[in-house]
Amino acid sequence: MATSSPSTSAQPIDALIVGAGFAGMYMLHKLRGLGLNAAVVESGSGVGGTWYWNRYPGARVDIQSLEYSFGFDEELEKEWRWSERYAPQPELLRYAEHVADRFDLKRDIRFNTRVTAAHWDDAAQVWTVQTEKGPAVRCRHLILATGCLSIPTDVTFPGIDTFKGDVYRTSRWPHEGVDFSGKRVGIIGTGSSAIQSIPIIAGQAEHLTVFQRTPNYSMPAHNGPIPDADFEAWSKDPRGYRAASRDTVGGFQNEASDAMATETAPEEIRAELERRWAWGGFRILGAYADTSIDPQANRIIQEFVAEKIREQVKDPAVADLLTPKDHPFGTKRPCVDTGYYATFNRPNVSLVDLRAEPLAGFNAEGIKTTAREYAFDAVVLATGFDAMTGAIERIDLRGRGGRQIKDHWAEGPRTYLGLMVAGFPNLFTITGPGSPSVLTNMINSIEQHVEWVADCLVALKQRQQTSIEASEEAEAAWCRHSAEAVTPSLLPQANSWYMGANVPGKPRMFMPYAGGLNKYTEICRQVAAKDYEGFMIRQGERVLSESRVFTSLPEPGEIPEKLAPIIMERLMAAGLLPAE
Ligand code: NA7
Repeated sequence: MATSSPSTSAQPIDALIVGAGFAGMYMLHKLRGLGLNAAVVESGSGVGGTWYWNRYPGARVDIQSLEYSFGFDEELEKEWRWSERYAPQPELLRYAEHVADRFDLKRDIRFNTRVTAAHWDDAAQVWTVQTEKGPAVRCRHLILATGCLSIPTDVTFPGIDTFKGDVYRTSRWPHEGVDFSGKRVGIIGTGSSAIQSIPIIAGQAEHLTVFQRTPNYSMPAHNGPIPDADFEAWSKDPRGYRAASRDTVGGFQNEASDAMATETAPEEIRAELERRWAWGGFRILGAYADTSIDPQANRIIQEFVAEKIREQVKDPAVADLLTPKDHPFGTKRPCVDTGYYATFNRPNVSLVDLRAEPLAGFNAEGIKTTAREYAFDAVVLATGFDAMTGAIERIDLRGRGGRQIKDHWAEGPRTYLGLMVAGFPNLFTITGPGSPSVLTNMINSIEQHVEWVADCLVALKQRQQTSIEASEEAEAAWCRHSAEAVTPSLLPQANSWYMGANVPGKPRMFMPYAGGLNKYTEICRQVAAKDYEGFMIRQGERVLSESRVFTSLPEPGEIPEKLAPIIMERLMAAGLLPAE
């Protein structure tokens, strides 16, 4: 890359971006277009982020491709046509490559380079960034586009090194692919990665054994080519379509309804849920407004999905094992599948319930549970990610006064707007914890963040300001507002990766912002319009403007009368409302 060899003594570049996924690529393109000197470092050998790493069979996006693609460039939008409603990983990677080539991005990306440390130099007002190889890079702004699901959990199983067969991890899949024909295969995990890959692996393997600890809810994708009518409707007004997507809670169009399940006649509910199930994907999530808050309403959907599982799985005992019972519907990220449940009707597929026979470890032949041993030629680990904070905390990141991000986040990630961290000047996170990120269509969230950060850097540069930093007060106010946004819902009740519950020892805290992308975008806009409310801006030693408050809270929406008592009770229990 043009800026690949600055030594620590060289002039700092305007911005160093970590990660060449969709976020890092757009950030680079955007900053370049604004005349800033920016570069990217990326640990992989190519662009694409999630779609570079997650090459497991069956990997595909769970938001419709017409919405899960960049909207920042009309020409790009016109020249790319997705082949399926939910594009498969190889096509998403081709898209990422296409974007990189089209905007000539690779010349400023240093591949095969992992960032190990980044230290803020308060006197010089720059970051010094160390990588595994090559000289350190000095930059005014450090932008972490490191992804929310990029670091696998470091789950290890006793004896795994003694296993004679092959071990694969879904999130680190070999680039040349794997042929399981004639093999006895085991897979650990039943999250989204497993649910997508199990039907494909089952189609190849002599036998597939699925080790399940916790079942998940999954809805059919009903994938296939994008119907011509849908494509034509979209291409008539892609701008309007995208604007409508962004103006939603989840950043995608999902026919969100205001109706209450508990106030709707059962036959009407059934018809509506059937219609949404037949449409596929996440559509069922938007059916009723009370299912995310009221346990009684949520149970209606739970029972509907349980019935759908029973319809698809012939053996009632297997269907029962595959039915979630420990968390309300939608409180873990629901999965979108192609033939997942029906795969358990195949004679070459078996399900092991790790609650009944816990996993004890591996031996040379395969996997041992407390009940028996299973022999395999290959085992797939689909065991998930150290989500949202994993990639950030793995960097030795030190802000003002040498404060480490790990210490700042010892009780869970604290940010202002999910964009900046108090005590870490000029450090931005794209779709970081505290922003809507994984609760939304990531591409829309990425575009919103990249554009906000770019506007901010331009504003600073124009005024020759050297640093921007979130105030502790604004950060605390944002954390409180984030807690108020999620507490009324059922979301904190699940042991989800949203809560950090899948990583032993990780603080339990709901990490993404649950107030909705539409509201969040407006908050960010207001913060910038109020001359970066909640931020301290400096020029060298001089503090130019100092705002310690965050006042840009969204207007409280009207709470349906029926849900008010539940919401009040939860807020009070969490100490977010004074008890009466
Ligand atoms: P997930 O959704 O975190 O799933 C990981 C799975 O692995 C889940 O079923 C876990 O069971 C299981 N797991 C993890 N550790 C173990 C051990 N030690 N023993 C047995 N089973 C284990 O990750 P995915 O990659 O599938 O999906 C992540 C996101 O990517 C997804 O939500 C989409 O947004 C895209 P558990 O539930 O912990 O009992």
